[in-house]
Amino acid sequence: MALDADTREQLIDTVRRFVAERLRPIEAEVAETDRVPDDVLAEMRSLGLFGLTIPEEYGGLDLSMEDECLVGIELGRTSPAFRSAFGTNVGIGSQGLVMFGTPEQKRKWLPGIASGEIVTSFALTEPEAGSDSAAVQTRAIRDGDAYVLNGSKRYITNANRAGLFTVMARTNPDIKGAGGVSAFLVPRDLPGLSIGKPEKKMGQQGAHICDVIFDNVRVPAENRLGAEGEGFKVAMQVLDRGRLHISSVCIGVAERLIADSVAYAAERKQFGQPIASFQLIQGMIADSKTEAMAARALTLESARKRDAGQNVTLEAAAAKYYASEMVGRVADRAVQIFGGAGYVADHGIERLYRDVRIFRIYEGTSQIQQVVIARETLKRGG
Ligand code: COS
Repeated sequence: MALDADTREQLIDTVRRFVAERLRPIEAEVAETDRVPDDVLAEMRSLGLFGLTIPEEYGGLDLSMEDECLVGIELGRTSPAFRSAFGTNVGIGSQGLVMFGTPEQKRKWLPGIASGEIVTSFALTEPEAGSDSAAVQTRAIRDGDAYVLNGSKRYITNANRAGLFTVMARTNPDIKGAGGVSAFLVPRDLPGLSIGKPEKKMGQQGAHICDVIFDNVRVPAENRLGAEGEGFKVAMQVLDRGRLHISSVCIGVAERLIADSVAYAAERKQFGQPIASFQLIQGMIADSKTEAMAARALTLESARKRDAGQNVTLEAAAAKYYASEMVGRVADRAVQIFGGAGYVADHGIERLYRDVRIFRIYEGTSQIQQVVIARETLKRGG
């Protein structure tokens, strides 16, 4: 649902202040300790951040895609690890249920997801099924009134805190590709489900990814999401939405880095004048600003198309491709403008440089986005 202009302004202002006053001051501490403090998570819950996209009847704010992206841009102005704490509830962990769940499934899970009491995770990737996500090997074999899950998932965001997983598993081993895959809602406490240790990562400390292992996990048949064999399409439609969300976060980080670079360039003096007066520095600022503006326009336009009910597979892939590559370039220029100060930890620039690297990889690599964009363009005839 689209918010009216006043409510939208209020929400964005609240998030902007929360980011500036509460999150930015503890960015370095969270990176150091690899942990978002419990009181901050509690504040996120009370602000409604876990339920941004959950329908109102289940306790969420039911944001439109455009409003979600506007909030995502604000959240991008600090370490992306904070957004990750509730990002799966807003996006890939909940949207399969929102789009394809039965009324009973929604009543059972969505209120807890909206309040943040239940953290959700999206379990698609496997050791042998990354970009080729239709190759999932985790099996879900029907046995009476349940499916028995065996296999393992890899790099699953928030798995260590999750209470509910959306799991893509193969229900028909005779069908090798997408058509043999179904989606399931799998509660964390089912016997046989275990979680690996959080991986050590290049960036985004405070956000965790782990393996999820299924050893004869009996999942009630009523927990299947959508029809048998439709699980891959559930995953792809969830990702169409998720890719726009990630694009918005990339824009927020880029805008933050540009603001930081401009402030530093105005204050830092070399050759007797602020480095902002040098045209080679100005050239970098101009490139970063232009690209961030282009990503903003592309992402918000794509979000509006989705809100109008259009298929945005191409647009979401294009936005994610452009915005994630763009923020990589912007972060690189920010390090360059800060010079030595950008390379040491004090200003947080090198931290954001590392944090943004994953945007070109997760929810589909840049190369997968290119494949999707090209296929859709060929299909549409231009
Ligand atoms: N929405 C709805 N349906 C979709 C879809 C979408 N966005 N994309 C594909 N489908 C459907 C196709 O229409 C096809 O259905 P039919 O068999 O009925 O025609 C089915 O799903 C299989 O699609 P396709 O043939 O395109 O599958 P491929 O195996 O060729 O792979 C890519 C498609 C590569 C695009 C897909 O595997 C992908 O996006 N990979 C990256 C996965 C990813 O983002 N991983 C990150 C993990 S989550 S953090």
